[in-house]
Amino acid sequence: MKKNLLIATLLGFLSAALHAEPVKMIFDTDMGNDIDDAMALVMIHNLAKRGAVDLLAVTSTKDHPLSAAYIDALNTYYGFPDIPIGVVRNGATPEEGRYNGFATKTDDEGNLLYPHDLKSGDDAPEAVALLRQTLAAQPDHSVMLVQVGFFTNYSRLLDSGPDEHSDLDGKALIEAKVKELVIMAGAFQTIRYGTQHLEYNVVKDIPSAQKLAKDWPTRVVWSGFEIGIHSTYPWKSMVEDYNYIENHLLKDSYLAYVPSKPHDRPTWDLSCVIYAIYPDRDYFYLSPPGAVTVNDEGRTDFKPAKEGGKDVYLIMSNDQAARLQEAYVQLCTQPPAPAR
Ligand SMILES: [Ca+2]
Ligand SMILES: [Ca+2]
Repeated sequence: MKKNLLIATLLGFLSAALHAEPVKMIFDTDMGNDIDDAMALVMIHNLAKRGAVDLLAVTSTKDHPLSAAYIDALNTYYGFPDIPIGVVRNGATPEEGRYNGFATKTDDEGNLLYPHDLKSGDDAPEAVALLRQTLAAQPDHSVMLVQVGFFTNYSRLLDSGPDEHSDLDGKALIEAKVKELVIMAGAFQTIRYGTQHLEYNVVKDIPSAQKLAKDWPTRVVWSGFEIGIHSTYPWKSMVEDYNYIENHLLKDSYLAYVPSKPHDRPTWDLSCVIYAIYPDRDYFYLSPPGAVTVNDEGRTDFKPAKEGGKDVYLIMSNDQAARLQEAYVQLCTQPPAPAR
């Protein structure tokens, strides 16, 4: 009897050790500027349903009111209608994105085609306040931050002062609560024979990128432009795999964003989601540690450092790219609602 009890206890410990806690995540996006932001958020939701990730909040660095409304529509579509959403004020790219309008699209009877309750970013809290509130409520060193848009929100978080949620200033709060920051930005290998690639997420807000690269207090994992152009999403999957429902928000958005001739489109932001949730599954290699700097034109430079450093960047082989593409397809195509 005693022996059985011992075995049961040991099995209990073992199963607890094998059952990983969900990754606590905040997703910072420029939702609307490219379609991979939407695909990345869909992957997070589908992984959240199986307990791999707990999405604490979503913040947008795209300063159009329908960016946040679209995020809420997508969250709601995938069964997460109440995830807090914060928005940048006086941020970059104030124009409406090509697929943000699905947030307001109605059916023949005038009802929202993709129902949700946040109708405008104007009704959402400012991003830094929400980030501070969210981080302050979490255990120390527990939150994975993912940034797949501009550096505006996290750079302003660094600059923030104590408030009603925490006595710590921004940098101290990040140091206390954040586990790691995973970023899609920059370029760390030659791009189309050039070594001067000025990456979009950096150039839209260079001062914020410079500040974050210089002052961020935790490890930063950079997914450079070169990763995204080598991890494409198959066009065939987009037109064939989402037809299990008449109006599919992700497929509708994708086709609105990519009206040009069919092609397997690069996807940048998805890499950060996979790395943040499955850092030890060999989807990528990591560079040696070092330091990333951002120059005044927006070029990112990485210098390895013998004594270590807070920055590393992702490296991907052809075999890893193939594995990644299959993971993207299976995670994006999972139906929004559980099968009945
Ligand atoms: Ca909502
Ligand atoms: Ca993006």
